[in-house]
Amino acid sequence: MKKFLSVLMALTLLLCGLATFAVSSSAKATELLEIESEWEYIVYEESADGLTATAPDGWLDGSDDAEWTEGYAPFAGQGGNGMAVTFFDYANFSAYLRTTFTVKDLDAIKALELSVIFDENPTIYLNGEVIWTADGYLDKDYTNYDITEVALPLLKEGENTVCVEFSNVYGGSVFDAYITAYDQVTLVDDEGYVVFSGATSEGFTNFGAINAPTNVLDGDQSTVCGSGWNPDVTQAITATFKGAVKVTEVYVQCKNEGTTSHEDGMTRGSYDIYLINGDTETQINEEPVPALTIDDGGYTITLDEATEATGVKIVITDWLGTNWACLADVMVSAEQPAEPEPPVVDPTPVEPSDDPVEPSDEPSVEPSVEPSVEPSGDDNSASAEESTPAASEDEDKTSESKPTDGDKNENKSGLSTGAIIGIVVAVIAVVAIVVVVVVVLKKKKA
Ligand SMILES: [Ca+2]
Ligand SMILES: [Ca+2]
Repeated sequence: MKKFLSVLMALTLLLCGLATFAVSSSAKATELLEIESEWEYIVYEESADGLTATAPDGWLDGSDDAEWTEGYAPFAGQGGNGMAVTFFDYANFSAYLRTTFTVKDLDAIKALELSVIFDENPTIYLNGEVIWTADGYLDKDYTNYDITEVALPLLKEGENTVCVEFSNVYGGSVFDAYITAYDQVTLVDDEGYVVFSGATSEGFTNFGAINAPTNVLDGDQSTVCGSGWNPDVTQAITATFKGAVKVTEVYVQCKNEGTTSHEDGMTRGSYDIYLINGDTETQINEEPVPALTIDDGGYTITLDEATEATGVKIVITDWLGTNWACLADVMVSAEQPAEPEPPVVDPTPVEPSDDPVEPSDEPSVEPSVEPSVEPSGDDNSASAEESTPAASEDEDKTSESKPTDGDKNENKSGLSTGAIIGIVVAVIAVVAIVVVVVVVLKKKKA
């Protein structure tokens, strides 16, 4: 009997554990297009004077008659990036890549993230439409961009085609990309940092690709956004969150590349910091925030109470001299969004309707998916502005499981399957405990 009881207890504990596990929800990540995938490619030699090649007609939908070669990413030209697996025959080139991936359950995908390493000027197409493009290069590591808004409406159940064009005129070259699907939208990561959807700058004169505004979101102090200090205009960088969150802290970092005498731990200038909530901007610093140039140096503003915001704006208010002025990185901490309330069940029984439902003669029609992006023209810079690259932090390991409710709008339909299983298992566990207690009491009486 004792043995039976202990087995029952163990089973009960196991069931309780399973119930706890099943009730907690977490964002599930699926790599749709895998890192270092096999692609087919066409490459044309170019000169350092500029690009002349054009893509073969029909390359986006596979109706071309060009000869393609197969190879694994990352790709690079001669003298290109050392991480490349496939090297083209030329240093200066225009390259066209194409591959496919399969989507099994389109309805389960709520967010899409592009991770890309590039040099130079890539444009990425999904099922024939531009989903992302960038000028210049970011060749140190993969950078993440939220492409949900543009790419999710283009995604199809079954086979999807990704095409890429990129080129190289200056120095090294590299390209690889992968696409991750999430079953929830994550607003605050498991370390408590806000997930950004993008960043823009104003008032700066761009001095190279490294000054893409999204560099303030990459978690790397050695990349910066900015240029010469100009007190006559507003020089600001605005980072946008994936959704409204309750901000607790804002951390800003100034440049430290170890390449100039400016990295001396001194304050080179100052910032004002504003929280954005819709159309409202609220300054959160009382004193000027110092732009510190020291390794890992940064400045944190802790708010008296958590404040709802959809973005953060950093304005450069002062700088020592006009040679440069910059922001290296922004990190925002926020409260984890609350778990969504379970739906309120109306106890009033629904009156059965006497009217029989008329069967419809209309055939059911599949909703058509309107592509939301115009195909890009020849004007690279214009299309770059249309599709503002959106980045999230390097440290933002959104692929890691973590308890989060994600976007509340995605959860309005009620309890998830996991939660229902959890409740059922919990009920079984409680019943098992009751059985144990009854058995023990009966044994004692006996
Ligand atoms: Ca290059
Ligand atoms: Ca940075």
